[in-house]
Amino acid sequence: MAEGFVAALPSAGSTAVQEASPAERQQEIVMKLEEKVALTLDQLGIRDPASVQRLFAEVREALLAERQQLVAGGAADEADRIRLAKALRDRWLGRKNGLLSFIGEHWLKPAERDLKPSVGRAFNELRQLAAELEVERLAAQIPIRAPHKAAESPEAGRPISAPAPDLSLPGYRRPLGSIHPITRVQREIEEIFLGLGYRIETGPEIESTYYNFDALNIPESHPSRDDVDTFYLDARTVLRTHTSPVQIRAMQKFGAPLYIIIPGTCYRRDNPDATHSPMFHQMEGLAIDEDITFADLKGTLDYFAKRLLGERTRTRLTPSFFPFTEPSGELAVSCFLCEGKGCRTCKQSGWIELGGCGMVHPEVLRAGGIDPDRYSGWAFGMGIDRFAMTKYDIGDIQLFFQSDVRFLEQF
Ligand code: FA5
Repeated sequence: MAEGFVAALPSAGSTAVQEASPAERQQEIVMKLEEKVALTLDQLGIRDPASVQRLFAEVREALLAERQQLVAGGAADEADRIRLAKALRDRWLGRKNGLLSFIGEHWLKPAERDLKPSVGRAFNELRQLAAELEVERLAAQIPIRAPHKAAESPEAGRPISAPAPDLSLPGYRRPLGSIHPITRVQREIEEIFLGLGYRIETGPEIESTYYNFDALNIPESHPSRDDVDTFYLDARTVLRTHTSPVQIRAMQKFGAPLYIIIPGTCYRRDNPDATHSPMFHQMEGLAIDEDITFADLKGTLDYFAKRLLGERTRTRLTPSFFPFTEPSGELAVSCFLCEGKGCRTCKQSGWIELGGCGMVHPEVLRAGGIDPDRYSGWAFGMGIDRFAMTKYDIGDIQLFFQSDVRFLEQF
């Protein structure tokens, strides 16, 4: 197993650290680093991209630490500065025996095919960092120590000519993160609807029971209002259980005609398991205009599904019930992997369920201040997390929220 270069040192509290002089400790890092670059990744037990990342992060840290140590140590005179800077440059970039050439030879070249892209990327990052070990610039950063005869003075050993920082030096590169899979799917959906002229609307996650339930025609007796299912902050305030309350807020704000999508976080008192999370994400869609019919709903969702999953995708609507739509349906799309034949991704059904939809109930239009005799509309609400699970073949919804870099860096 490749334990880190730094981790290979005795731990901070150990006697070994207390007894070793800085030079000995440095030597220990050097030894470790040199031992490792003499082995292949396979010999080091590095067999997946996350371990490659960690290994290279440690090498970069070692490089930065050595550079920092060099500058902190100062130099006796101008010639010493150049000598020290050259030694560090050669140690890392020397053509034959430089650490980078060993890493290229032993880690990159023989890397397994599926590891090669991540090793190549990490190696390039390291090369960029090491390129900063340019002798003259590095030397200019090393302060010259006071001459030895001043040893009795309390200032002894302090650098006397700390050079002004070289503002032309490139900054340290920090590795970039990646886009969270939920955000990625959310943006894909947004792009499709923005292209159709919809706009993005958002609303509060802490919501009144009026907007979350009453205005959506959800009666007092409805089971979803129970505190077994909903997080109540007080009798009239909840963490919103869906993105639908923003339908009402947007109708009140903009009136009709209205074409919006509403991405957002929702909360329900669902016990966490592979497909349930108490916090999850929905994408709501709402179109209100004169003469909107069920055909518009079907046509738009069909177009959306084809853009999201490919031209051959088919849509299926089955009857359902939501108090805020009438008629209501469940939207499913043919499986993008097996195209409806049945596979593991669609649990052999050939279909993937996306969420609920329907024609906006007249009571809901009224609550939004829109005349149901003049306007009609359709709405849908889909679970982004569940769709992302299907799309990326992820077996457990909890993985999205555990902030494990090994999982997230795959996207
Ligand atoms: C609704 O929330 C309706 N507001 C959707 C709607 C909007 C219907 C507009 C008609 C018109 P439902 O309770 O079925 O519907 O939830 C929609 C989706 O949210 C589900 O299909 C599922 O993908 C997702 N979802 C619900 N609860 C959870 C949970 N605990 N964890 C992860 N995803 C969830």
